[in-house]
Amino acid sequence: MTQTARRTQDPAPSGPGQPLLRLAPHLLAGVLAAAVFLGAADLVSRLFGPTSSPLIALGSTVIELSPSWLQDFAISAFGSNNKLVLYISMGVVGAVLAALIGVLARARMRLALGVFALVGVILLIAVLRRPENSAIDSVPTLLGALVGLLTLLLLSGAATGWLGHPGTQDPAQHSVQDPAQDPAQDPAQDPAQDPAHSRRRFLGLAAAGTALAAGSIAFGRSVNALGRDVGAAAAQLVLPTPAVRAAAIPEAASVGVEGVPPFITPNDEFYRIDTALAVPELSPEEWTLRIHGMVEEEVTIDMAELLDLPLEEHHVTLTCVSNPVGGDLVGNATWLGHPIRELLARARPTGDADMVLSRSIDGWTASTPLEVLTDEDRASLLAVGMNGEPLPAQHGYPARLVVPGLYGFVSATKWVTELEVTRFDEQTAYWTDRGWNERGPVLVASRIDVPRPLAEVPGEELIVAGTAWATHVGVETVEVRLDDGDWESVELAEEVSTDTWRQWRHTFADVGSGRHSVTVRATNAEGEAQIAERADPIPGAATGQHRIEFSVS
Ligand SMILES: Nc1nc2c(c(=O)[nH]1)N[C@H]1C(S)=C(S)[C@@H](COP(=O)(O)O)O[C@H]1N2
Ligand SMILES: [Mo]
Repeated sequence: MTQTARRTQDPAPSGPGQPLLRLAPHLLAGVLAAAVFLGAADLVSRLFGPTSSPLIALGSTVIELSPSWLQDFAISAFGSNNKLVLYISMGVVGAVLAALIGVLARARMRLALGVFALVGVILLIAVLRRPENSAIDSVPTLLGALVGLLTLLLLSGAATGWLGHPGTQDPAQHSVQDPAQDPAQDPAQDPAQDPAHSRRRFLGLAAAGTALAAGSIAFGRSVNALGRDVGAAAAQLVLPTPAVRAAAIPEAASVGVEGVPPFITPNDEFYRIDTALAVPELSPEEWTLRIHGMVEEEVTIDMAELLDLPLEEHHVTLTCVSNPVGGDLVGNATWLGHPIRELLARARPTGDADMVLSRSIDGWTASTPLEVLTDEDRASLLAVGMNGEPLPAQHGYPARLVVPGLYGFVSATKWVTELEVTRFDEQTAYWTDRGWNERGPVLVASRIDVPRPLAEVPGEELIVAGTAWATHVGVETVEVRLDDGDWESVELAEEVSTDTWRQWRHTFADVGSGRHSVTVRATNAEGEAQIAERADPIPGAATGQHRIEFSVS
């Protein structure tokens, strides 16, 4: 059929004449119905806990089920922002799906309602699969689905009333032509069929739907923030005075170059990596840690007992195995906690155990060598404090593990509630199930912080500075080279502990103008040099030397 033929057969409707414009109200009806669903459910979820929100549950399920290369990519490429990227991707996919349901509703309302309800059931399954949730947590999704379905029904109905059913002529056309011709369509006889009335009705409903969706999400989120503040204030987790204080940090621990991150990373600047879309809300009153498995005596302690034990303070640098060369998934804090070895000693692991599987309230797990946790010379902590404050919610409030010398994925369980003493050949953990190494010792690494990549700097006294770490082993030397020149040893800041990173600086005199590069490498206290060969983080951390380019003016 030619274009002209079709046009003559299918008279162009009036009103929003373009086919796409005529579809727009239906697309909008679908998108708004979905937004009302998720917004209302998200608001109601405040009464039940963050993981009862279908949005959060779906996101968590997507994270859990996505292939590990995608998770690795998201963490390497977006670092601490990877969740925002997930939300945006989910929003785009969700909006397209919802718009399609809206279009379907134009021709087949019942089918569209059925598909919408099916999506609701899928979300309900996602909610019920979360380890933190129970049957009662289905309430937000059920209520949300109900108002969502109602929104779809009303809005789609109004859109059809305004623009007509597909295949039929536009009701607007009848009224413009001659209402008397078809008494059934006469607006004087049936105001509900009046297209102007339907248009107003559609626009009114659409505005109400938008307000409801946006309002409930905004209100829900603010209640959430308030709730958390109140929770933290009410909990009043007062940290006791440490029985063992961390060494004072000498001024010489910093090289004093602007642009190098401070020796102690402030809590709100500390990198954050975890699979938890909604930060678990776990009050100190409900928190307990259960030590079980291959032990002679099962031990459970609560927060009051933990705070009564002698607590130790240690400076420990924490880093993520996914950190790319030169990346910022590393931070250094003063942690306050009780040695895990003491708690394990109470439980008395049996002789053939070689691993501790720690589990968080949201079901995440890490496998840590038992010998690392029982090591007398290592400050492996069940931590409650970070830089003089209770742990921030994002960093594991009210309790987490911190183990010097191991990457976070095999040791640093946040919101920890369980230590299962077991064997490497019997159990696996979240990331080791996804192809990462079973053992995760931190590799010696170094980074250039100054100058910034592609900076323009003066050449007479070119200052290069940065950070290096080889946690629990210690950094022995750091060397830099300009372009392809000789390696030169840098000035290292004072070592506070082998468990912390070290700042370094170097000055190059009279660097000629133009483009240059600088490369860094470190060697640990056991004489092991940083691996020069470039490799991706999986399975045991990225390797390669950090090199940046800059120009001298
Ligand atoms: N419950 C829980 N704990 C977790 C994780 C997680 O996904 N869930 N991620 C681990 C990883 S991979 C790292 S690198 C550290 C990061 O700790 P931070 O977010 O406090 O910097 O936490 C670890 N603890
Ligand atoms: Mo990590």
